[in-house]
Amino acid sequence: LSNLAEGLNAIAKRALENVKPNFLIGLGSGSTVAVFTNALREFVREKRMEVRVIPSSTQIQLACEAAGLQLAAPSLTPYIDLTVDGADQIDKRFNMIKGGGGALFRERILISSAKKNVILADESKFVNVLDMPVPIEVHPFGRAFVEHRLKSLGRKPHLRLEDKGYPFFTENGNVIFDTDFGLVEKPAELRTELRALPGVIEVGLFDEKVAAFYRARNDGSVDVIRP
Ligand code: A5P
Repeated sequence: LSNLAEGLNAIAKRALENVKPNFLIGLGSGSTVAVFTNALREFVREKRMEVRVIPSSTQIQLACEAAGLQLAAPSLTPYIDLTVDGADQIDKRFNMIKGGGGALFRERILISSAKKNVILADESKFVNVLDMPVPIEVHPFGRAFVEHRLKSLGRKPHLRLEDKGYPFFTENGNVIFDTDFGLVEKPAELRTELRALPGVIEVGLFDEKVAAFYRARNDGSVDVIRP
């Protein structure tokens, strides 16, 4: 195992300290949450614990099915006890960029619903100021409008494509513009501004309350940051 894989396994195991019997758990998406899903399976088997999960994507739903975890319906989202998610970037004030995998819309609902959120990420994702392109999910009918509007604001929206050049569609049937805003000093304001554009479904800037960030260090060690 590489140091990174070891580190991700270690934070996944550590984050299990948040899981209690009969919990309804929201699961984000991405490779880190996939590692957590496997750790959760081992944990509930060992402890003979009942939990139910609501995945944010088919990627994680498949992992849950393979793990034999009990799936709960999306109608139960208001009752989520704990959401476990990953992130693409995390700044000093614990704002995040998410949506690298395109699951931002459902992740937002799971994070907004949960009584408690925890985020798992490796060291490389922690930065002073957010600076990677921000994923903006847009309804296909608003694609040209939003693109035009972002360009007239001096931005360079980049329509997310699959490897062979086909447009990427989210599980909600929408497209994504990965858009560079340079250093994002005021993520909440930027999100509000972008959300106001007709056609914009969700923006990958997150500032919800997070109880703990489980950070995998490059040397394989783990630390927990409680904001
Ligand atoms: C999914 O759309 C994202 O919000 C993920 O949380 C993010 O991309 C992290 O993915 P990895 O764990 O694969 O880095």
